[in-house]
Amino acid sequence: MDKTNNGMFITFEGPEGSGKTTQINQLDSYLSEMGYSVVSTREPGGTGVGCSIREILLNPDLPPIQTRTELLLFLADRAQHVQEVILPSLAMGKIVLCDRYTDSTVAYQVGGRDFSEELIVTLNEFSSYSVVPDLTFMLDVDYKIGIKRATRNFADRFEKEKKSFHDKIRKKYHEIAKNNPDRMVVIDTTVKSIVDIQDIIRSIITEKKILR
Ligand code: T5A
Repeated sequence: MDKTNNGMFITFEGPEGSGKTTQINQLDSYLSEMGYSVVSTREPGGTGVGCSIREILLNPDLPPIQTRTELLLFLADRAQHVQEVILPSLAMGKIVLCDRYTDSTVAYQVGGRDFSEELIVTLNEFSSYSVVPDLTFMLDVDYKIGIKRATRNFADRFEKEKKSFHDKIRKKYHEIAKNNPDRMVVIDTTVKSIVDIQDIIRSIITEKKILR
């Protein structure tokens, strides 16, 4: 879809605890210091409505959620997010850094929950109003290290899932990256420092000459 704007849409994907939030925060500061107008956001929970949806989705103390209910909540969050935050920001020429987006729905709901890829691709297109990222960093991490990082203070509903669930998600992410080599860059964060990963991200952004 033509976003009819001059903005740049960069998403961060990957398994639990791969360092997406950390890297987005550092990149936001770096780009802002360079004079760019940056919006950092996330899914689920990039809007007021989305924060309420996020609370339902991640709360491990709620009664079990049907996988179809879960899927529809992620999609509802996205539709609100795209209209309220992503599209208006891109239309204003801003750089949007988004913590998870449509690739998460493929990795988690196809890879993890076994929905058909065809269904999720259609629903992703619908919920995102066909807005596709310009660039996606897939921050990969070994399960043991990632889950340890992610659950330092608290384990949410997804982080409490078994290793086999997370293994399927990681495998799906690699498949998505393989099928989208122009858009997606994979960085293994398992043994790299936060600073080294940020350096790689910055150099890829410079190399790709995507900033105007
Ligand atoms: N989901 C989401 C779906 O199932 N379908 C969907 O469509 C969507 C959109 C969201 C959950 O929803 C699922 C996926 C998720 O399970 P969330 O809390 O937003 O939940 O989940 P995450 O994005 O995975 O958040 P995390 O906080 O767990 O992971 P991050 O953001 O990747 O990691 P970060 O940056 O917070 O770092 C975690 C800790 O590790 C340290 C940090 O300092 C921090 O303490 N750290 C490192 N330590 C050592 N070396 C490094 N390189 C480090 N990088 C970070």
